[in-house]
This record gives sequence, structure tokens and C-alpha cells, in this order.
Amino acid sequence: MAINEQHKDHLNYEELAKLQEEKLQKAVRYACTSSPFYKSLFEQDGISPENIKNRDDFARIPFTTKNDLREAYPYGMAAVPLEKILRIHASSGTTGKPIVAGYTRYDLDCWANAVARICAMAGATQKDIAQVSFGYGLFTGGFGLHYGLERLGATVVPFSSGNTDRQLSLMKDFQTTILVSTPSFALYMAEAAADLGYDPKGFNLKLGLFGGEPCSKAMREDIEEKWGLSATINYGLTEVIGPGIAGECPAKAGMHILEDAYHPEIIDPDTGRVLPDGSTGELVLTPLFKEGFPVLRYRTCDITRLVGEKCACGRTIRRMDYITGRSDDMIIIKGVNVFPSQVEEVLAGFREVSPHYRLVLHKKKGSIKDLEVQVELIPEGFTDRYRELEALEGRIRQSLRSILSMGPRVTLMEPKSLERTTGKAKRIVEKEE
Ligand code: DLL
Repeated sequence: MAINEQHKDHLNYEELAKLQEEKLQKAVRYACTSSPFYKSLFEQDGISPENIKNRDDFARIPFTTKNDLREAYPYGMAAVPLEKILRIHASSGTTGKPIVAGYTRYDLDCWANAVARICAMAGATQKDIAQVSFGYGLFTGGFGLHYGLERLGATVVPFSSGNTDRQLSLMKDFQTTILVSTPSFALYMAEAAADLGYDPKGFNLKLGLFGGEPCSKAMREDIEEKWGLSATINYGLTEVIGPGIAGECPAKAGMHILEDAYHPEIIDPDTGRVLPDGSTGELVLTPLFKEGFPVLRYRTCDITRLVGEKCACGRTIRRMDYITGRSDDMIIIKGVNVFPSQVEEVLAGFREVSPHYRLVLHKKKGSIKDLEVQVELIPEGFTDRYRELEALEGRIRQSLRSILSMGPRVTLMEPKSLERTTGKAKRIVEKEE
């Protein structure tokens, strides 16, 4: 089936605003009449859907948070009888109950279209052979990209994650042109390929569709350099639909949000106030088509900004900047706020270390006492000259201090000594002393 919605990438401002307002009103009416959760929320707050006519009225609707969805476990967010739900996905998170998302036939159809648009935007075509190396399961990455790529007409190899040796040999034999995975898995696979004696550039890979976790500039360059492909990044989250919310075009200057399908807002994470265009804050998303488990004004916790300027590719839908952190993964150490992305940026400035790092939070009775940054040396940077290593640790610590206003402990690790994951990289570990 062809994707019939690509023209919506190019709607002019008035057309898009009109379409969005109509869809917003419809989404609000639908949630209020079909979802017991929103019905009671609106009643409590004395809001009537008839009074929500434009985007300003819309901003009066209370936010929905991860906690709301957790409390609704498992089916409290459903707006249709369960027999209309065809598929369930869930995101585990690190604590508490999982968050459940249920999809009707209509949701699955819209979702496949949205992912197809994101893939096409990045440069995927019917001629491509795409290896999906995201986990197939409750995680939305595998199935989401699978059906989107099929909708686009590409040939899909549903490999799932793990089993790297086999993954690589099939990738070679099948002449795979697109690798679909988290950026950290793409990097890990390149390392594994080299270890097995392959030249990663000798594969037929041309394009990477990477997402599900942050990808720094240094990491992207590393992946591109190792595989000899063009790496693109896309963004999404289970609570809103999964992947298929925003993605890069070949200009790679932020990720275009499918604005006809999702309404984005940026808020101040502390006050909840909607911020003016271009400000950095927490992304709030409202999907405009959802039938099964609708959500309104979902607080993603992801920190970014909306880019209003016209993109070189000619698309009119706005872009969101790359995620710089999550409002809920800010670490507070001795009164100082630290985001893992800040550490990553500093580390990227040192050519002696690799993109593999982790933050170890040393805790005593539950509170953080100390931060240790463990980072791997690149094989060429590895030396047994203690003085040199000590001096390098000192320089990294100094740079971190100037950015973070606190100097964490820095430990240089041997190449390939930090654990690799086949899905999202685990950057933060806690150690109770
Ligand atoms: O990770 C959906 C997805 C799958 C997106 C595959 C793209 C590709 P969750 O497991 O619910 O869903 O995790 C969502 O992951 O709130 C972000 O914090 C983070 N995330 C996802 N994509 C990006 C990205 C999927 N491109 C959470 N850059 C989100 C930075 C990302 N963070």
C-alpha cells in the first residue's frame, strides 16, 4: 500500500493551523466522550469540550503524566471496549508498573502511515532492504518500524536485536541497505563486525534509521565513519504511539514533527507554563488520531525546542531539536544539577576516549554522595604508562568541572570493558555503599 499522506509535510501555515485546530477539537471531544479517564478529569476541572475552540483554550486542559498512565494500569486509559484493541505494547521504565498502550485497527493503520512517512523523509524507498534490529516485543521499536517500512514498500528483514554474529552474516548475504536500531547498537555491531574480521564499509549499508535514545554528534559521526552510511535519527515514545512522531530529512538539522498528526507544545518543566516558540523546555505532545488509548497534553519529560525556521528540504512542518536530556534524569549532586548529555558533550571533546561511558552514582542511605564518570579509552589511546593516563583523567575532570560546576571522579576504562546492550544504552548505574 502506498503512503498517501506525504503531501501533509508541505501544507502551508494556514492550512496546517486549520487542520490542526479541527483535529484538536475532535481529539478533545473524542477523549471526553469515550475515555472514562478524561471524562472524569474534565468534570473535575469544570472543562467542557465545547469551550475548547483554539490552541489557547486547549492550553487550559490539565497535563497527563507518566504517573497518570501508571495509575491507570493496565486498561484504565482505554476509550474503546477491549475487543476493539488489536495490539498491546508497553514500556517498562526503571521503576513502578509498566505503561500500557493499546491500538485499534485504525490506530495501527495511522501508526504505519506515520512511520512510513518518517522513513521516506530520511531517504528510505521501496528499493531498500531494511534490517530491523530493534527488539520485537512489548517495545514499540521493532513492530513500529516493521509495519512502517512495509507500508512504504521496502523489503523488511525482521531480525530483532541480539545474536550479532548471525545478524552480521545475514546482513552481508542479504545485501541489506538500511540498518534500523538504536544508535548504540549500531556502534556495537560495527565493533563486532571488525572483531569478526569484516570490513564494516564492505557491507551494502547506505542508510541508518536510528532512534529510541539520544545520539550525540560524536556518536553519529562515529557510526557514519565506521559503517560508511548516512545516519538519520527519529524520535517517538510509547505513551503517544511509539516511533513515527518525528524524524530527520536529509538536511539533518533537527527532526520534523508530523504536525498534522501530533500537536507539540513546549513548557517550563517547573511551572508548566507554555513557553514561546523557540524556547527550550519540556516537550508536551497530543496525538490527534488516537482511538484506543487517547492521551491529551502528555508530558514527555524530554527537553528540546521547536524550530520555526524553514528547513532546507522545503517541508513546512516544524522540527524539534535533538533531545538534550530528560527532566526526570537530571541528577542532583551536592546541590548541582547534572544532565548525562552534558557529560557526553565534554567526553566527545577528547579524542583519546570512545563514546562508551557510564555515570556511576555512589549512594549512601539512598542519597547521592559522589559521581563517577567511567569512560573507555579507544584502543589507540590505551597505554600502560600510568602518568599519561592520570594526566588525561585530570584533564577530563577539569573540563567536566568547568561545564558542570562540580568535578566528578573520572575513571578511564580499558577498551570494550563497559557492558554493551542490544537495545538502549544504560548510561546511569547506582551503587549503594
Ligand atoms: O523508544 C520509541 C522509539 C522506538 C522511537 C524506536 C524511535 C525509534 P519508549 O521505549 O517509550 O519508546 O521510549 C521513549 O526514549 O521519551 C525519549 O526519552 C527516548 N527517545 C526516543 N527516541 C529518541 C531520540 C521509544 N531520537 C523515550 N533521541 C523518549 C533522544 C529518544 N531520545
